[in-house]
Amino acid sequence: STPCKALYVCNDCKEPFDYFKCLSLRRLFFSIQNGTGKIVFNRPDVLNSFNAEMAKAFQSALDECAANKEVRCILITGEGRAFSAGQDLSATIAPGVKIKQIVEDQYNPIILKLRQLEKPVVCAVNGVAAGAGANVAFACDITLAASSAGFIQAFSKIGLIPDSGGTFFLPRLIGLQRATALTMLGDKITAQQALEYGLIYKVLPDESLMAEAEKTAEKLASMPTKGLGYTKRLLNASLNNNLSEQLKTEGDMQEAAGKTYDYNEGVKAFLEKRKPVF
Ligand code: T3D
Repeated sequence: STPCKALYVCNDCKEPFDYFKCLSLRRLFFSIQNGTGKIVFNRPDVLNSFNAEMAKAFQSALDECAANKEVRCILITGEGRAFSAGQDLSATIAPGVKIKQIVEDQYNPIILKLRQLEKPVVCAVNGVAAGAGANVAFACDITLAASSAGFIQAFSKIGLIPDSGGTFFLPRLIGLQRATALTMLGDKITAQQALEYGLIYKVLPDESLMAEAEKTAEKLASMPTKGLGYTKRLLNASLNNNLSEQLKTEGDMQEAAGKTYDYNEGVKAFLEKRKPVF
């Protein structure tokens, strides 16, 4: 395992990709252990709401996870009692702040990186997830939530529209009716309701969320990483493809999967009646 690193964008030294300077300004924790790149939002006093520094640090951590071969799965969670309350609203109404710029600089790259990262991303929603915080959780591959967690499309309450992929993922995950009701009414739903709607994969008791999430991430990290990456690429493509296009893409990706070390090892292990080592 690699020692824990802190990733941040420092207001003082303006060096966004330096992991080790100015540790007192940490916005986000990043560590790699047992094949899992763990990202923890760390602004608990403001419910891990995103300011520019935390958003940039999150982007840097996702880039590191994509590039680093040691990372075979990503786990995202929040420090303290919340997952994330979305945009830090104290940073947005100052004169001269351009909301479009915030969306384009902070959230659009985060959502694209989460979807384009060809490794599984597990999200452990440890508490409330609001606004962009909720939509980050829904853009992850396997989202687990503590039973006390809740989800709010908080945008309508302050006159905004759902960003961070909300208008893309919500109708696809839960249908137009529920997506419309949740985004317009801004009702808070429980983790159990989110599970019943199909927004998340599992609800876990608060005290076992992190252990289960880490176990799930470690299991994924020991599986055929290339094949899981191709699976994610196919699932992404299915959001826009028609059936013939999708079948064609499945053929192409199966050919690529069939050429991997993992496929060779998986079949050999099956025939030799032993556990494969991927
Ligand atoms: O630039 C743009 O605006 C475009 C981008 C938009 C993306 C978005 O995400 S827009 C949506 C922004 N988020 C929200 O509107 C949610 C705001 N927060 C809440 O509604 C509530 O805090 C929660 C429902 C999430 C939790 O409620 P509760 O009662 O458990 O906690 P609280 O007391 O409201 O919050 C605790 C502290 O966190 C409090 O600070 P204090 O009083 O202890 O000093 C509160 O002000 C702070 N906090 C919570 N959310 C935010 C926040 N501070 C800044 N920004 C926040 N989003």
